Amino acid sequence: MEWDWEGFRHAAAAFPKPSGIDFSYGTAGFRLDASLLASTVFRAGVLAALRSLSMKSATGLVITASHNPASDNGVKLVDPGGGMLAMRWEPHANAMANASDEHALTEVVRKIIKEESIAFGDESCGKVLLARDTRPSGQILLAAASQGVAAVAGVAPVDMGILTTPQLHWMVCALNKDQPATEVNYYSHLSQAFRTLEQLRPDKSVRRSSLASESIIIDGANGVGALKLLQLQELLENLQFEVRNCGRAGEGGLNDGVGADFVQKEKAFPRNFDKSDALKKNQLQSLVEDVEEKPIITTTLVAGYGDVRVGVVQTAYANGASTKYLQQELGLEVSLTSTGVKYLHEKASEYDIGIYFEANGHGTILFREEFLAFLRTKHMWGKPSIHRLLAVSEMINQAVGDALSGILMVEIVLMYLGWSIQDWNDIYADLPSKQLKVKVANRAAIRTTASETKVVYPSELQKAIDTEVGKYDGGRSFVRPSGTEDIVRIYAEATTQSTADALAQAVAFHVYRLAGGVGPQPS
Ligand code: G16
Repeated sequence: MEWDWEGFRHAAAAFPKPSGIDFSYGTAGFRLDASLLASTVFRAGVLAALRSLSMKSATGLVITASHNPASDNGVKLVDPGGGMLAMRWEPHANAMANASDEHALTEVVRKIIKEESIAFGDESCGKVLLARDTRPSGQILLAAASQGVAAVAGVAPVDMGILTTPQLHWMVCALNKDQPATEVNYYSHLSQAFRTLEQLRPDKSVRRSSLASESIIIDGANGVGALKLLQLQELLENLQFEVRNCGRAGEGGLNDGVGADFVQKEKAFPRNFDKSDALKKNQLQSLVEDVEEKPIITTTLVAGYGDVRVGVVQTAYANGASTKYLQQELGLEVSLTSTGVKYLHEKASEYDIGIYFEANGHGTILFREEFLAFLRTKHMWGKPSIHRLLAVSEMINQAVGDALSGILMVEIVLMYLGWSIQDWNDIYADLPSKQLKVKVANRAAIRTTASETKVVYPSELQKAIDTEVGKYDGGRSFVRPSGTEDIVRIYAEATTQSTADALAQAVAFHVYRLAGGVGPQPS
């Protein structure tokens, strides 16, 4: 198949790059005010198509800015296995996004084709599955991405419509395993595994405390997850969801005082919830893409399987009490990575069972293929415990963190234990913590170590943080530039809430002072 460079340049010229902006791939893809993104998503479409040709498998692209405000949008790229774009390709993404015009872009694309030895001429060719969330800018941006895919010779864009990001990840993975990559199949897969786990309960008289008569109240963040949860609900006989903040008239806007990120950072009830919901029903869960989890899940289910390597992956944001609980009470191996699913996922895949959850809720449980193959061997047949494990691996999304499958997982574990959410919450007490944001002129001006626990540049900033931490009993604090928002994030922990607040405030002041703060100065 011949590459039509003239046609490619013509298509690219319809999406000129805005001048004066340096696009950066960030924690989970490009993310910016939606009005600035058309050229970037067109180019991301080209990249997803090249990746598909290079891997000889389908890839994916989602138009979403996840927890960011509704006026932002972004693009996430999905690799053939269902995970995020291989980090090795991120420099390609940056080079393409920042090419000054269609001629410069053509040169970058030629270079990538050469470097990655991408062959054309094969009739089989590539495929890119595209999806978007409910943001108003989504439709136009998806059309731009689709044109980017179609501009690459021999690659077909497939519009999957409005989906959650994890659904699209799941579908890319399914398609490449020759399974039906449909939404219906996604729901039936999850709900079937849920039913299997319900049936395999050793003691069916044990029920999740307080579930029998009441529904589980979910904050849908006025986003795509709310709609999809209601569809999943139709296949679940024994679970009743009450989804608030579905985006209905009068419920408010996407991520506006709602959603997991808001609840975690602000430690406040989402809109349309109050204290009585938490106290009375103990059933509150919050949803953006994932559900916040305490780390009990698989240990309960896999106890007794000998030398299976189970590991937990956290980031510096994990509450110190959770790490202590995992290591000292459960005796689990815990490792630390940089913020971002791409880092945690990679580390978790080193274990037979790798459990990763960021403090903001992103996460899943990964089962190594070899371990699953072992569980499926003949001499393991007939053992309910093995069937349980296999069903868990079917229910919890193996491609990426997924709130819908995470909610089902939590419900199953609570059901097995006969616990309420309150019982779960009581397994350990979080240390008081506080998060703040500071706007700076250039967030790239702060550099940290790989674990993000120390600032390496500017060095005076780390000295100032150390001095502040030394003033507070049990104090811990770190700062890092966000990879999704134009800010620096500050985290502090201490033995009381007032000292955690004071430590965070003091560190925020130093960030503002030493790292080029703009706007109102923290007190
Ligand atoms: C993305 C990533 C997460 C990360 C979050 C915040 O989430 O997928 O792994 O924790 O950004 O990153 P940062 O602190 O760099 O802004 P989402 O839900 O926004 O896609």
